[in-house]
Amino acid sequence: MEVEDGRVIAVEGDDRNPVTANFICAKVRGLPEVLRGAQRLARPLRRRGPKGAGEFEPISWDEALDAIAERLNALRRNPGGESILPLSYGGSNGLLSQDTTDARLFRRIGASRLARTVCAAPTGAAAAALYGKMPGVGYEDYAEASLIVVWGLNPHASGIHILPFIRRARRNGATLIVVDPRRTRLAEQADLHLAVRPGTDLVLALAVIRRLLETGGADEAFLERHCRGLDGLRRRAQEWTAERAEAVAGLEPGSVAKFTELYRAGSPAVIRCGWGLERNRNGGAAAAAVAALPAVAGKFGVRGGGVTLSNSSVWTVDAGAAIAEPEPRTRIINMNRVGRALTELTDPPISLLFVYNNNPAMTLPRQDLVLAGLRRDDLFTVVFDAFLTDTARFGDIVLPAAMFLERLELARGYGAYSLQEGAPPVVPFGESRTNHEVFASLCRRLGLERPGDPATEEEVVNALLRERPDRLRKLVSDGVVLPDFGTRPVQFVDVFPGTPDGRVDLFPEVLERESPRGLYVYADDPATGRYPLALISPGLARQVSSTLGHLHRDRPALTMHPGDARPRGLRDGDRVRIFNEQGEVRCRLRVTESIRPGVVLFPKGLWSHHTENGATATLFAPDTLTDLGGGACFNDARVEVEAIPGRSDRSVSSTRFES
Ligand SMILES: Nc1nc2c(c(=O)[nH]1)N[C@H]1C(S)=C(S)[C@@H](COP(=O)(O)OP(=O)(O)OC[C@H]3O[C@@H](n4cnc5c(=O)[nH]c(N)nc54)[C@H](O)[C@@H]3O)O[C@H]1N2
Ligand SMILES: Nc1nc2c(c(=O)[nH]1)N[C@H]1C(S)=C(S)[C@@H](COP(=O)(O)OP(=O)(O)OC[C@H]3O[C@@H](n4cnc5c(=O)[nH]c(N)nc54)[C@H](O)[C@@H]3O)O[C@H]1N2
Ligand SMILES: [Mo]
Repeated sequence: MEVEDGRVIAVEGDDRNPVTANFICAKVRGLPEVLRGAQRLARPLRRRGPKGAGEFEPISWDEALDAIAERLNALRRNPGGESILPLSYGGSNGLLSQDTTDARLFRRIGASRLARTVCAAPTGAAAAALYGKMPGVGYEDYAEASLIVVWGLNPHASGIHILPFIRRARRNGATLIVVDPRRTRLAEQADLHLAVRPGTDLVLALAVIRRLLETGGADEAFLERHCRGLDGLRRRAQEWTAERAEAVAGLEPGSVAKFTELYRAGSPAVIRCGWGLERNRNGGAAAAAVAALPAVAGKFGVRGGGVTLSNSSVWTVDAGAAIAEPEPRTRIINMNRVGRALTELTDPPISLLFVYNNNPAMTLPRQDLVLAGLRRDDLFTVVFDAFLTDTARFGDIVLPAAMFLERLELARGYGAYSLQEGAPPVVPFGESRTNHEVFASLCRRLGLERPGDPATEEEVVNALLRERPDRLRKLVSDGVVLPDFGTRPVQFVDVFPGTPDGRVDLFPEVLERESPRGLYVYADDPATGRYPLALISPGLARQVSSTLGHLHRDRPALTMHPGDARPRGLRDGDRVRIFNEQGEVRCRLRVTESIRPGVVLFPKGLWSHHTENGATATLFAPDTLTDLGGGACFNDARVEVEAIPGRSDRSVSSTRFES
């Protein structure tokens, strides 16, 4: 990173980290521009117009914090802390900017607790139960694989740093399988692309497991020595003949056999399990069944073999000392049902919503209910963000946030095995303040500060790393630390399951109990005659969820297969309305064979200015929960699409938004 006069002028990849060495994606290269861009929030604001209108007047920090503290105090006394809901997710995903000083404040207030489930909750539940969060195959080792399965992941948009290693493996002759309802850029290059209907990965994985078990493709010795629960898994897999699975998943006859034979023959064989398969009613079981494959087929124990789920668990940092307050037993609100919580909860109703690191108006299920909640006149909403997001427009008070290059930060690799410190911070934009500063000053105003609380960001860092002082020193001297096994653990050689008995649990009792129908039991497609199309909403290359969306004014199109467009009389470039019971989105249509029939795609993370009528894909997402982990079912959205009379615009087909 280059800095001049306290401003960032260029951002580049860091060669201290072996995975991101010297290259970064285009959207991050644009950061200097973003940091000082015209649309950064510079001062605290107070609402003047109606909620959502975005009419504000600037006020001082003291006025803003006093107003918030006064409300918090009053509500704490009557009707009680549970009427307050902090709403946050990853923000820029640093360890310092959430679950530290913010948690201290809200715990001491006795606020309602939030289940942070919008992403990775089902996969996380599966990974924890089967493998006890065993570290996954590092990206560098993909180069060593002779078979790579990319399952429900679109790395060209969501994480480019795995691609050079896949490319290297391909040059050495590795086979590539992609499982994805659409033909992603990676799927175009694959030897086998299985375009499953969304939500059916579970049955595909079970049919493969059944076939492996029946045709001598299972590694009996490995199963005996390192696994438990095979009988339970076998029983559920038994239900899925190849024919039945292919019919349900919408695959050609022979697909299961092809996958199984390639997977069985390939060694080292690695599976990269993404997040596309978890965002539906079967998501947790799907992730579990996919993660079980290498155990059944005996693909561990060699470099380049195994499975990668999320690697962030390698650095489980105990935040207890940084928070300095035990967790109260107040009610828990699942963030995937915040719309319902804001509009339906009583006893007490939510009267104060404090949003930070999150843009709920655009990113949470049931946008209709979320917006209805944000419109409530009796709800006091604080939005703490670096930009005037669609959510911030509903704020009674809006606070300007310092972004991650403007404050201390500790970040875990996203796929890479590293924990690193942000570069020395530059001067924050305008009057913006860090999360720590804001929550610490609210603690002070409410009289909730205690001696010994970590007072500065440095003290928060020290508290976070208290358990490992050696690491702390290394982090301070090198800026990056790697785990004890380095960056390239071989599963079942260097790292083992963290389950109680050190074995892979193929049929965890906890998951069986939690699953509404029992573990690995498939739930049918929610499509109806009226709403037959499955709407998926993966991420855009140009943004991270909704972050950076303010930089783009153009309006993405809905992607649809010609086989679905024809019977509806729709043509490329038409204006259409996507609709279901929750409402409609108006946009252009792009007709392409890159998506499978029966499925349409409209990306996640859009802002209201990205569609004709301001609504986005989350409008159609139900607020039902995944089978495990209470996750979001974004890809269970079912819709219909029809033309809006008027002139069509054939130019949309030339734009490739998705990668
Ligand atoms: N540029 C960019 N990068 C990002 C993000 C971003 O928005 N933009 N978001 C970040 C975040 S928060 C996350 S969680 C990750 C997510 O990154 P990914 O794991 O790549 O997840 P998605 O983008 O949701 O979808 C990945 C693929 O899953 C497919 N898919 C959808 N439904 C199904 C299904 O039922 N089964 C299968 N097999 N595939 C399905 C989609 O077509 C898509 O190609 O990316 C992170 N990185
Ligand atoms: N339709 C549909 N919607 C989806 C998904 C989907 O598949 N389909 N996937 C979802 C997924 S994977 C995820 S992870 C969620 C993400 O949804 P969100 O958690 O809402 O993530 P972002 O849209 O990135 O918004 C994060 C906000 O935090 C702000 N921020 C960043 N750093 C800081 C900071 O240091 N301090 C403060 N106070 N604010 C900060 C950013 O400016 C931004 O406005 O969206 C989900 N939404
Ligand atoms: Mo996510």
